[in-house]
Amino acid sequence: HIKPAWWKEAVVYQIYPASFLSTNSGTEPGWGDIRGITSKLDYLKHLGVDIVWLSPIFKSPQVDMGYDISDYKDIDPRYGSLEDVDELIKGLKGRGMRFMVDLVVNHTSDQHAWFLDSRSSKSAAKRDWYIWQPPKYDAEGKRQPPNNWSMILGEANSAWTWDEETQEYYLALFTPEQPDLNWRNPELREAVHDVLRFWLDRGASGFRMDVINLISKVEGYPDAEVVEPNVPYQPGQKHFANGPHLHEYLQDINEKVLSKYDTITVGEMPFVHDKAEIIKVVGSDRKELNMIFIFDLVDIDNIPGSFRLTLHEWQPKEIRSILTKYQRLMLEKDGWNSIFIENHDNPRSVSRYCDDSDQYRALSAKLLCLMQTTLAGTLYVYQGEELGMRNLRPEIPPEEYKDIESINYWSKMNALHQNDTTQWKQARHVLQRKARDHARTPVQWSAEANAGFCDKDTKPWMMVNTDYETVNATAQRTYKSDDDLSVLQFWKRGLESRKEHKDVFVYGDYEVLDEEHESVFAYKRTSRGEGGEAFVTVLNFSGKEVEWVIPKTVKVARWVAGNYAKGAPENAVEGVLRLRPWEGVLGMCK
Ligand code: TEU
Repeated sequence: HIKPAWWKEAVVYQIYPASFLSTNSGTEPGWGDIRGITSKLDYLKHLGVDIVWLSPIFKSPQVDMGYDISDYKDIDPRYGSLEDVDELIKGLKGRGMRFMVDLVVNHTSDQHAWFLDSRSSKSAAKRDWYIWQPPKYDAEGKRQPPNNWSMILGEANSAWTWDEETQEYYLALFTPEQPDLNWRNPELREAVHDVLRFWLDRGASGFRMDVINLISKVEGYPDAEVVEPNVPYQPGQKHFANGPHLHEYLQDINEKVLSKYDTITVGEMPFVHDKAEIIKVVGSDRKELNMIFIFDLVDIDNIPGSFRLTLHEWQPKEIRSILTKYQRLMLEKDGWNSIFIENHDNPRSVSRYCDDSDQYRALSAKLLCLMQTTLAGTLYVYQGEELGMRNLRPEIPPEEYKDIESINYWSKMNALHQNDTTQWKQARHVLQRKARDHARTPVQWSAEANAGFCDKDTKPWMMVNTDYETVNATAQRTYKSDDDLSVLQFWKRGLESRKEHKDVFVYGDYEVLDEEHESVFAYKRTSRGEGGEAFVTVLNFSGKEVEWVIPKTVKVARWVAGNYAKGAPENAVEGVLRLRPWEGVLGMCK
């Protein structure tokens, strides 16, 4: 039996503040701001959103778009002020919605007062709040970092940065400007608890915890195995993902802070796929986190164990096996999961999993909506996903990429492959497919200049996708007919139906219906109560027409929704079901 909870039923909407909406006319370049968010609360409420999660809005030098925080208790002026946040929280509460804070406490900015103190001398009060190590020396007596771990957002470099002043290295897994905190230090842990309390007391209802599974590093900092022979530094995740003290630190947060409030927590948890380890974090009796972001689906096109900016062929079947693994795990072991396929670190889902051509973009977006709104877990929608926004097009020159990861990758590829145009082409191709920038373009509100993101005379901080005249929220608000719903309207209906039938879609059992089909992902959801309902979702993850045999055990009463015009197909309810390219249907069972 699954215990019901508000945070299980909630729909969370992720906002990337820089690109949401700018009210700040006249300041160059155009940045989204907190007031812009507050002005769109009715739009979000109407869509069916319960919780708004903002990517970091705190004071930051913005090396990694705010994931490098220099003051946890103040707002970056580009986004507004603490008073603006209070207004936003008021606006949310007034509409029965909640506020989720992005808590980035694996690392801080190198400009945070804690780090400025830490690096000031070996005997500084906060020296031990970060991870300092003496150098190593190679056979020629040359100074070397303590081990071969590579930096995550700058793959060619070491994860260790040399500090001239105090003659030691500090660990900075993402960029040198994001030094990792030393969670072994109890004072540091208390300082983090204090940050959580600050935001809870100000009206936040919970946290998305950035790379929270990286906070405990293996002692001794051993070398990572070599997976990329061409580069000097290697992915070291084995030694810092779900390290030795993770569970202890999470339980401590729960006991000292979270248990005193009514909260929702979701931990970002890259690199980990082991079921037992996952349940240790999200099992209902563990007192750690409510749920996590598991990366299997967004890592589907990476070379396993290698860097994120790699390409790997994958099959539609893998979508089925990945989702089935976790649907079952959570229901069998009384854990809880999140459902998400987009965020600010990934390309757009229609471009990655389906077909983003003009012909199939909207169908693809609706197919993915049908999938997500009928799976168990707390649902996360990323800004623009509800509009079916797609990757930047046509292919853009690398100079347009603004993300530090893309910039570092491009310069690494140039340095590695001087004058080799085939390699450059390949690198551009990788960025076109996978750069984080694709999710970070301004939200397309209308067909007006700058897509209505900022006023027409202001240049947005990042280019607007070229398709905004056809793909935008205003165009999608115009209702034509039930057989011709826009992506936005389809999402609204999907979220409504998920809530109306929450015993099935949120809490119900999950049964995968066919583990063999090349491209069809089909499953049955059944509510657990007596006289409960059941639904079957059938999704064609291919651009081909396919046939799927409805299992004899599945008694479809009627098809109630679908992503093609004429919503529900006039199709057989038994025998062979014919699905068009990227077609998805939802059936109600007898
Ligand atoms: O991301 C952490 C993370 O592991 C990835 O999603 C990361 O972007 C990818 O592996 C890079 O190849 C979080 C934030 O979501 C991301 O925006 C930050 O850059 C990162 O942490 C550091 O705070």
